[in-house]
Amino acid sequence: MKLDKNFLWGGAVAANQAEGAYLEDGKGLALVDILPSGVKRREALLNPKVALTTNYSHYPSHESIDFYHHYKEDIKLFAEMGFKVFRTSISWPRIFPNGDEAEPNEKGLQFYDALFDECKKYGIEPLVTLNHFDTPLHLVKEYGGWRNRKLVDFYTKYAQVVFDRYKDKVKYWLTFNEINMILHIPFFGGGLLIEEDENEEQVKYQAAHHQLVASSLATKIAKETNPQIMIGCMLAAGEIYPYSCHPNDIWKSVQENRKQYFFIDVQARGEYPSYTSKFLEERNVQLEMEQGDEEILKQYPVDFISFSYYSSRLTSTDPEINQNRTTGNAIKTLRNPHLKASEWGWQIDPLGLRITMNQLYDRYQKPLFIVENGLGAVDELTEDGTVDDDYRIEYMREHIKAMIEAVSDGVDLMGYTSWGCIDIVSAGTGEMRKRYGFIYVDRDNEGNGTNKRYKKKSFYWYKKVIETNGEEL
Ligand code: P53
Repeated sequence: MKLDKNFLWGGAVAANQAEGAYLEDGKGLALVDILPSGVKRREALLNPKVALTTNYSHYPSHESIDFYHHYKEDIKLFAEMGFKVFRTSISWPRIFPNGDEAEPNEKGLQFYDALFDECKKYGIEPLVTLNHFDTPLHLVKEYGGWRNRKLVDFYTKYAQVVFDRYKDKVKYWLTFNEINMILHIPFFGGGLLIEEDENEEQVKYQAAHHQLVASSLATKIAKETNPQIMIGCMLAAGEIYPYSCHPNDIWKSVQENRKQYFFIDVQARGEYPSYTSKFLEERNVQLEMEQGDEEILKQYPVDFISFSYYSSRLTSTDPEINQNRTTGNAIKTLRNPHLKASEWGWQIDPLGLRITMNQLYDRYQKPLFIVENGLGAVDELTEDGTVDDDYRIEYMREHIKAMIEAVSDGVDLMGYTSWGCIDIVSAGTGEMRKRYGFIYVDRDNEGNGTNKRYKKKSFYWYKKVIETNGEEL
């Protein structure tokens, strides 16, 4: 099986996990800028009100790996590996520091001009996420985040500005990173602070509706700005298996899978799926829609389906089995006795990628794009300045094999960008020591280090993979 010669190989990062320079050139605070690292981060994500009132000793997003000042050097390294595509995000509060200004911040726009030009210099196509866990903090504090319909206007204004500015530089865009994350970490995904006496599901699904409408409106603006632009949705994917062949388990897995596909059903097909009214009723949710919402959703579905894949998931109706839950991932699941796990407890399942791809393609019949996949691990810099990361090569080799199998099954796949192609701050834990990169960055959990970059063994391996279009793994 051969991949298409235009297959988009590359890597991915997000602004808040890479750039640093958190107040430079007029940038405002993003919600992620008030989050600490380690155990405290988990607490803060679960109870964001604590984060709003606590002074932590270290905020990893403030400096990250200082990509803001190292992007030239880093993109050069990506080019050396042969990247055809580089996924990053635009930091919304670099463009609108508070989110509700009348005019954008020119300095912020200039940074991305320079960044995209640098990519073009090497023939690397940028793939850009509009909102990756970094809604402006001001919009959270003053408006309540995405629960407020006004966010749709602020977001579409931001989208209009960046589409106008980069319409000839960026062809591929994603509207929201992991749109289903709003169910699991509502603060991260939607800037939501949920009161104890509120129906949490009501707040989350109403906010999700606002994002779905905003996503379609952004698609409309993009198409009107430049019809060549291609818009994708983005799902934190991973098929949810039934634990046993008991029909109760199978039915539960159908229902659990619907929780993730719900978002993509709307974005890919342009309407709420047929199970919606029952689904929302069971959660006691009443969606407030405005006139015209349904038309917008219908008229502007996405062009392609992008997703992250780290692991499959598992569900059971058996109370005893349900006690055996994994830790370490925002999306909690059960221990699968057939799978090994990473040092952070993420279960490793390459065949799960093939299964997930087939399910997504069967369901939507639109091109897929794997925009995140990889292994977060502890790396040791050797004396001669490299990392022997055979474990990472092994993980990626098996996943790329599974991906190619899925293509041979008939799945239409546009590309593959591995997550954290250069070491960056972890989203879930804020740690630096959870590394994904082909490039090691000398920086630790407390923010100490030279920020110097080193090529790992996987750097040369991935270069070869791209060179041979996936034939030599
Ligand atoms: P980290 C949880 C479960 C699945 C995907 O995650 C997730 C998360 C959040 O932790 O997020 C995506 O850095 C996300 C990236 C993130 C990456 O997975 O916690 O889009 O921002 O870095 C890996 O190991």
